[in-house]
Amino acid sequence: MSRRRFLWLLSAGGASAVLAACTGTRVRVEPSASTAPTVGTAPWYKDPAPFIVRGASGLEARLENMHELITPERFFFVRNNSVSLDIDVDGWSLSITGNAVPSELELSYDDVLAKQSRTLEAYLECAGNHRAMFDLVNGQAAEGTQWGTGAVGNATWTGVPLADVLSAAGISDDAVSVMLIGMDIDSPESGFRRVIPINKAMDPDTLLVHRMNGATLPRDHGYPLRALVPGWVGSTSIKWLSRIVVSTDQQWARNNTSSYVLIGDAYPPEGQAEGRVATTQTIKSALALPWPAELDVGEHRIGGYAHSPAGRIAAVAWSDDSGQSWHEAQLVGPQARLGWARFEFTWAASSGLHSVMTRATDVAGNTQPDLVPYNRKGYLFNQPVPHPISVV
Ligand SMILES: Nc1nc2c(c(=O)[nH]1)N[C@H]1C(S)=C(S)[C@@H](COP(=O)(O)O)O[C@H]1N2
Ligand SMILES: [Mo]
Repeated sequence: MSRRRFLWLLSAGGASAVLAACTGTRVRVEPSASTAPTVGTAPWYKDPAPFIVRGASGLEARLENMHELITPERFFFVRNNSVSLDIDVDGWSLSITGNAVPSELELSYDDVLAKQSRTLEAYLECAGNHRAMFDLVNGQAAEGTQWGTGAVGNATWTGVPLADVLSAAGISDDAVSVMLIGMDIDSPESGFRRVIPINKAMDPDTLLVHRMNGATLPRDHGYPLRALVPGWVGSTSIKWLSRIVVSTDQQWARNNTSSYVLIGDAYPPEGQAEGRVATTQTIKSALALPWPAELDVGEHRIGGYAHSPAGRIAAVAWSDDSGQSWHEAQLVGPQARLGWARFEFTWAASSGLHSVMTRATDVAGNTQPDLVPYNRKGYLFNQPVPHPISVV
């Protein structure tokens, strides 16, 4: 791999990343003082040290911190459109209203906890995960936070199926859309919100979550209650949820007309949206290595994660010659139905600058494409990512 190309692959990390690569030190973006958490004013509550801090947008996970299938909460990415909220559960309630709801329902936290919950393992990923690759891999930068590969995590989620709450509210047969609204006051519409179709809302896997990885849902992840819409872009999994509006019409909000919309020549507009609304995620894989990685000459066991909204991962292939030849990685199971897969392979590192990429295939036969057509806001990039590795 050429030195120029190698340096280009680092450039979204800013001058510091390129500099570090030149001097051979490992890149580590330290959280700046202005983003250190202080209760009430910081964008989040958790310790930002293990993360790449992306301004006030959130904390990008370092996949290299992860070694198992479940992402511990301290390593789980945070994406906020305003700031993490500190909700007093005594004053909190969940309302279910709309013209498809015959009589408004209002539930307290205890009412929610008293309902039958289920637990499932699922990955959660931001629509903008891998966004930096539009620039680094395809040479056309997209707008927005330049996420690398860490706006994703995999957890166990415990919650009440949304379907059970909608049924308890007696929603009418002609219900079409469900709007989920958070409590963020600073976000553009005062309450970050997204609309999902009634069939996705009634899917038994769509949950109103109150526990994450066996513990009470943390504030950064939406305490007291968040939606979890498995397989759909992260922005549908509304945190600090307090209102649900069920309508017999399609509903529109900023997050399905201009935000979370794929805008570009390849994406014809739908309804009131400027392009194609981002709904389900796409199949992806990434290495659990620092960006760039630095390895010694010799054999290394390299790991990573792959996930698809369409079913379990069937195979992951890797290439260290820009895709001319591919080799099978081993899947480390067992993979949960909605969770991600860990894969590993042995790589014999020779001295020099390399890029190693992976390509996942799911049980439905979907695989990562050679090219994702550009969209202005940089959603759903899922080409194989050439991960820069310097071997010394
Ligand atoms: N209320 C509210 N919910 C929200 C958001 C938000 O800003 N406010 N961000 C969304 C986005 S864009 C993503 S990717 C996920 C991130 O979930 P996490 O922070 O728990 O990892 O939450 C979603 N839910
Ligand atoms: Mo997101």
